[in-house]
Amino acid sequence: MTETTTFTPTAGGPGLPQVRRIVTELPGPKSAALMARRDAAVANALSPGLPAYIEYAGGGVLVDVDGNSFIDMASGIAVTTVGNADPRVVAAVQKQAAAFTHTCFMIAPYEGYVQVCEALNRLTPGDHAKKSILLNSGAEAVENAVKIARVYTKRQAIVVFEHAYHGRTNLTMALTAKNMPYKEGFGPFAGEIHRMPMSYPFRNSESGPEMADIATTRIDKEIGGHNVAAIIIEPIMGEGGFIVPAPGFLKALRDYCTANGILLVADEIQTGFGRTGAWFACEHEGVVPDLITTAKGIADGMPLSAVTGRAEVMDSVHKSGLGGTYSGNPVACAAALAAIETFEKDDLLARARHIETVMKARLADIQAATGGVIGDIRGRGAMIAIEMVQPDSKEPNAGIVGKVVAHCVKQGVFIITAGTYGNVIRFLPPLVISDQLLNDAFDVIKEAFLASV
Ligand code: PLZ
Repeated sequence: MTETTTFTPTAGGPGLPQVRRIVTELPGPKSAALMARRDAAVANALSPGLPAYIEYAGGGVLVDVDGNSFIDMASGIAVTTVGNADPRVVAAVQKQAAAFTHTCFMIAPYEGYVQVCEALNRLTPGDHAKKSILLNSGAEAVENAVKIARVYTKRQAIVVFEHAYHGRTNLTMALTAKNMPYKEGFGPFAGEIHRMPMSYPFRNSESGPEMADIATTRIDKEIGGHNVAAIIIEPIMGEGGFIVPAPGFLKALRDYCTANGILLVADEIQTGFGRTGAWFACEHEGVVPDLITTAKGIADGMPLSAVTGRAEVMDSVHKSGLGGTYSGNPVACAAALAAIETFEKDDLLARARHIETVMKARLADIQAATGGVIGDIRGRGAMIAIEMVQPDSKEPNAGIVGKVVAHCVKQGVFIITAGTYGNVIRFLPPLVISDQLLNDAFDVIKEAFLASV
């Protein structure tokens, strides 16, 4: 329900009115002024999707500077999983910021860093001895996983997959599959990266083990398994379009790694921290990686990432071989500890599974009503996507994605896209969104589809 009265919030967090409310043209006058300033001051390479500048956020809404309240179906790309400006996180951040904001853990350490590592070692899959390091961004975590894997195995080759996304730094661009917009013109890229076919049940018919066999046979023939340091995979491809590999694919890769002395690295930067209804997505397949990279949902938006893995692997790197000025910033660590506490106290894993049920049912209804343009509904927990096709074919249909997104934004529902072919809409609500708001969002999404097909 779109309401028309204006309101003036004074803070973000769950206390914000949980309503969808568009009170101006979009962009509103204040956002339009900011957009003009952005054009003059910010590099064009950054082009925000939402035509609204945010002033407050919390629960399931984003409120802009003109008082428009959007339903948040993106969580800042799977980051504010426990809800924007969660009160426990805010209190922990305030307390830590008032105590000290930075000392650099490498030179003057503090407890928060150790506590986050302890929590990660406890929460990540596998009951083997584990250790962690903290970094700032997802890409930095993936880069560090590669460094550690190369030192431990004394090998250089790294295997990644079609549709993979691992970051925008030089090494992680090389690991990322999609050229536009991530790689175009930015080469040369790092070497010793090898890309293998991905199990994509909507687009290939092989079973999980069959597809893994195709990939590992190619690794044997083209690289030699004994030369491979690590196989890096997102248990569910994120930017690639929420591709859930066929059952048994990850398990077969795990077995191949074990047999060949290769480290399996699960990039759980998008899938991690409860997003899929388990702490980590590889748990759905019973797969235990050797190293796991995390970021995004770990600290409710404060910049923090990590590599967690087998203690003997992590400890193979020489003293002072890993680090960084800001890595494991104390304020970000405090936010992470509060976010983890919120997860555990509020049983947000169960909430993610509930959101999956609601979203999949609503999407199945829209699929049935829209004449074959929604080819696939997939994902786990509060990480669900739909892949759009030309009616009753598998031909990608990116055109309808643009129309649906524009319609939704106009009506106050913020959704984002993904996919190698740009034909995927993904739904990543914060786990604290109310059922009422979630259903309101899907009422609008349905209208958007009916108006666009
Ligand atoms: N690995 C699996 O999803 C980040 C990218 C947004 P950073 N995904 C969002 C964009 O267009 O830049 C991501 C991911 C996976 C690594 C990363 C990289 O994480 O924190 O963005 O560096």
